[in-house]
Amino acid sequence: MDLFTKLRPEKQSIREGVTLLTSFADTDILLAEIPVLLGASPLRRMLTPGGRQMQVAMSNCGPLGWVSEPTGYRYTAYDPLSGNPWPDIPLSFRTLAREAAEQAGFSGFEPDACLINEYTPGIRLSPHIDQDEADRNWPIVSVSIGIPAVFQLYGLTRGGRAENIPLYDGDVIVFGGPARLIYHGVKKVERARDARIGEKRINLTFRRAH
Ligand code: MD3
Ligand code: FE
Repeated sequence: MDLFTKLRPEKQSIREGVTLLTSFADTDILLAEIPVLLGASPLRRMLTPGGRQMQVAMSNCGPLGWVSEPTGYRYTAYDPLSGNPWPDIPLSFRTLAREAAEQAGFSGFEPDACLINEYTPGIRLSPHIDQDEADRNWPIVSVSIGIPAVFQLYGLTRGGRAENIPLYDGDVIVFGGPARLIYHGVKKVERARDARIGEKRINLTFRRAH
């Protein structure tokens, strides 16, 4: 063991279908793409079907993007804000998503949707399930960038106590198989600063929507 040996293992099985890949992503490379993507399709706080504004600011890249509107949740080919197609998923994003899925046992993952979530301190994401995707046999790959957050894992129902998983810059977590439809959320983000992006956390989720 030398001074530079990582204290956290590279790959951890959290439970069946949930694989945590710590420090898996080179987030400098990912961050270089973010201003380009958000220049085309800016972050926005979407309206929920209940008519409230979401705390988390969101955008998308890829052939399909997830949107929340008073009429419901859906995947669209066009950004409702700009009227243009969502920007392409950068090659570095697609490669990362495919390699992470491969590590977790899902070979050949080619996402058609990448949701970009932005958190600032004080913001949380309440427990929910992701069920707007047509083919739930593909996993969801999540990449954390910037300040830390505590991810909360429940079960197939909303009740019960959460398992708390702290996520740091570069951590990737893959949800598939029996974990694909579990309830999950993000605890209120604590104040912290990232040298590159300031008091922010960006989460990318790669999905096969259609
Ligand atoms: C577990 N985002 O965008 S990513 C979401 O950190 C979302 O921004 C959180 O939940 C975030 O829908 C958590 C991890 C994640 C994403 C999808 C899942 C976990 C999941 C789908 C099924 C089970
Ligand atoms: Fe989710």
